[in-house]
Amino acid sequence: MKIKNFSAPTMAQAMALVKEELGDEAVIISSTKDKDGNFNITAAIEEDEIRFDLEDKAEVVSRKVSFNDAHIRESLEYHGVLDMVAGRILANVRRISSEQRIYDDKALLEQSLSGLFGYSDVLDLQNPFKMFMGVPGSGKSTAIAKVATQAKLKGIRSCIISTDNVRAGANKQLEAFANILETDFLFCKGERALYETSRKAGEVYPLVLIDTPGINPFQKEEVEKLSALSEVVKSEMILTMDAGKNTCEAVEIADVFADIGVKHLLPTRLDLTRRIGALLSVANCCGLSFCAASVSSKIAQGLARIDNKSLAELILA
Ligand SMILES: Nc1nc2c(ncn2[C@@H]2O[C@H](COP(=O)(O)OP(=O)(O)OP(=O)(O)O)[C@@H](O)[C@H]2O)c(=O)[nH]1
Ligand SMILES: [Mg+2]
Repeated sequence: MKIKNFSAPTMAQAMALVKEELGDEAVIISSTKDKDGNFNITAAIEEDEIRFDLEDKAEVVSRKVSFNDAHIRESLEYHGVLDMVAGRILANVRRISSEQRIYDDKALLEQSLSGLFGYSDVLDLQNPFKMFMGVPGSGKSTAIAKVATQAKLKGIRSCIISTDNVRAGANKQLEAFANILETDFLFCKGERALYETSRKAGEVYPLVLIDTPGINPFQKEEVEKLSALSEVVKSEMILTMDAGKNTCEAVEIADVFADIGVKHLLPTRLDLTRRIGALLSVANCCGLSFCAASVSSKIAQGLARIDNKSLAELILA
């Protein structure tokens, strides 16, 4: 990089000197007026490097100084990613592009998401208990039916426990799914019953899926009730969330669930959504790992896997 100072009685004259000597590509680093009234400009330009072709003719090639992140930045804006999260992703993009000289958008973004997003497997059986939570209609019961289906296909025995005594008909629907899958369905009301039922189920089944009533996270009593229920079983808590939510709204909701111990995020209705900014913001700001995603209302369609590659593809799609 070549850096030079220019001085002239007017700003226009000083700029003309910069242009004359360094050309249109010059970047103004600073401009000040000194005590004699002269305008001082410090300008810089990237120097070209000279390569020789096979016939030894000099060829001037502009050096690629830094990656142009405009496409990735615009894509993050389109998805409505929170500024703070987009800033973290773009900082990684710039660092990785200069350190590793990767200039392909998708490959670069994929690498840049590492460390900012975590992933887990909803069928990881280290902890057999999986408790599904979320606002009403967020897709808890559908996700449970899908997990039970995937488990059955893998030969994993599971049972479903419903604690949803709020919505009329909720249990009938889940029970019908369980019957089709030939999976045991148990219902329990209250913490004591959940404690007993889950303890017994944990002795028999490697996978115990617990459904909970949809709650309003902004109603303290509802959150406290759910929190009391969650303390009864040492389960992995999974938040189901409609992918099409407003970003700020989604982060505020997820924050409440994270406070009571939720660590995993299972986005739903990805098939009805074009923007995933809310999901990226929730996962990064609330420290939730993506454990799977629901991309259809059809149980047989199962759950999709989410990783850095699929997120990068969704962002740049
Ligand atoms: N298109 C689409 N629809 C979905 C998806 N997941 C769930 N649904 C639909 O969303 C609606 C609500 O799903 P449920 O699984 O009943 O949601 P819930 O959280 O159990 O609801 P409550 O128990 O009432 O709180 C149903 O009509 C589902 O078919 C999805 O990934 N894509
Ligand atoms: Mg339900």
